[in-house]
Amino acid sequence: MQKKYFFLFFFLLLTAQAFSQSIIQNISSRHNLSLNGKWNYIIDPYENGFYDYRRQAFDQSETGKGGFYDDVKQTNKGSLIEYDFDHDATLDVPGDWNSQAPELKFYEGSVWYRRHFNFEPKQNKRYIIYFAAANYETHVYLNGKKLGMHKGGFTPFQFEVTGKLKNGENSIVVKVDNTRKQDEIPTINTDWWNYGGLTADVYLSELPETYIDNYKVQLAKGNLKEIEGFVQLSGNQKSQSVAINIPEAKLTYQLKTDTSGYATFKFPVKNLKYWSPESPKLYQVTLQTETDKLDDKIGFRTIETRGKDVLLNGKSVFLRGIAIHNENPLIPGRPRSEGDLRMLLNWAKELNCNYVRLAHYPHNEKMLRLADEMGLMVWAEVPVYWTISWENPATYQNAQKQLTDLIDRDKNRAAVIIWSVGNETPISQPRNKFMGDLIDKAHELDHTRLISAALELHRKDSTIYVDDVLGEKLDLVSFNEYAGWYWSTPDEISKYNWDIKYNKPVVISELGGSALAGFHADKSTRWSEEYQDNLFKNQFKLLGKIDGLRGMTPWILVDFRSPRRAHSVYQNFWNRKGLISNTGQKKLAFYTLKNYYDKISETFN
Ligand code: GCB
Repeated sequence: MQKKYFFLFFFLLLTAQAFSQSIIQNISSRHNLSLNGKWNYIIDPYENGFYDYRRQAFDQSETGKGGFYDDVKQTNKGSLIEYDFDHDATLDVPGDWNSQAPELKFYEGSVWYRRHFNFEPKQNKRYIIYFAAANYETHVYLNGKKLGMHKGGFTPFQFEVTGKLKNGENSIVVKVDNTRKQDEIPTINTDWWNYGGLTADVYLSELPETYIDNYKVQLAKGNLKEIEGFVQLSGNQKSQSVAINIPEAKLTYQLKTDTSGYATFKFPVKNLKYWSPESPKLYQVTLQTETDKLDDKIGFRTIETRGKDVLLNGKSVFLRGIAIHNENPLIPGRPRSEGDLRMLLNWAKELNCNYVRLAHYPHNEKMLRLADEMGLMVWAEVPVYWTISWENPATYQNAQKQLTDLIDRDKNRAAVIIWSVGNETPISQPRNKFMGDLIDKAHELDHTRLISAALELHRKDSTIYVDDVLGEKLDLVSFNEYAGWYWSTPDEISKYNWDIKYNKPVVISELGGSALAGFHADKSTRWSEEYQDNLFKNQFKLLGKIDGLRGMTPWILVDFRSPRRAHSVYQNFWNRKGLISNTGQKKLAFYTLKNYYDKISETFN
């Protein structure tokens, strides 16, 4: 280990207690006060509200005071206060900042958010403040005191605030910093917009003194006749009896938690209707302890591979997919409501998809719940993307934490069939170790789902080789294949042949090319709809040569914003590989893919 990383690692261990806690399962079923809405904000490129003029952090000083989080007002005419939240403009939460003010469109740095709320905390209750996502590094202060910080732009985090809330007006101040850094996850280089801010819901949640903190209720691996899982309580009354009820299936199971508040269970089931895209059955599941009760909607299905087949509930399926970024192109920005998410998934349904890749980072929990409800299988992933700092142990810990939080949050969603641990990571020894460890971790955290990663391929003459060593450990062979766009031409791609080393299902994670909607020309003209359409048609010929082909997620459902795409005629900071434009216009290739999927669904399933 390099010396600088060694010290960094120790520093991180020492400061670990300042970080957020593990997250509660199923926040939306709780008694929540929404802290969404208008928050006053200050743009702080020099971090003046965080550091003094000697660059010492105010919140590390003896008094802990001096930062913008004090949220003070001028009370006498001589006092010097160089900020004023009350007169600042507001940003909507949830929502990224880039899409809400012209001066923030390309901004990367710190923004302070402030909100007041009235509250009367009750005796015998516990309270947490829950952030569904904030990009990237977030420091949270309640009534002038620091609650802690969190890193990672897409997974939820929470702080317990029992005993810290005031009767009456409370002030919450949050600094969000979306500066890209080499050693973070993701790293500095990505092909998507670095939307900053409080991009998802914020809640103040009221809980019983001992509450159900976490649980899993799913079918056992490959077993359609057994439900298994665990329950974890948080609070002082750890040993309690717990009832799990699934009224519609006439199932009731009783268990008792141990002195750490934990219990596992397994019970047989009969006559369950299994979840599938054709019939996305969800059951109401109730968990009740002596002190707490909650409901969830849970689907039951198994997912496995056998040789080159992907088996859903024991039956071979073809994954008719499309990749999706967590962006509403019509804003354009991060989705702000369930309607935004529904629009994206409805488009996928129109394509006759039964599967989506939620690229390249965890999407909102609501998206997964919608996929459950609408019947779309999901590939969910963490932003281990391109050239990560493979040799930095803190970077690995960060990646593992984001993976753990993703799996923890979405483990009860039947829709999720695949956890992906990374995208197009360049082969090297340190990368193989990092990714190998992450794959092992994913298997350890959830042995009931498939583990994958979007790998790269290489070519010699007219053969395409897929032999990345990670293929040994993964359940699927997945790779990004850009024949006809980054190499070869659409008309030539069907001359290639495959050499795929692994006897596993091939589920292609990306393929595609760009077109500017409404730009028509002959099929050899780049950026035309005809070019993109011809590329798809020839791709289907090339893919038809793979005998283990069991699915794909072409890149991508909708054009998306990217700072890497600067061409002023065709791109204007949009990646144009969408089958639908940023204004919602369907390109020719949309219909070509739909036809292809229509045929597959007649012959395969
Ligand atoms: C890729 C990346 C994806 C990019 C895409 C492209 O391989 O995984 O994030 O957006 O290529 O358009 O180049």
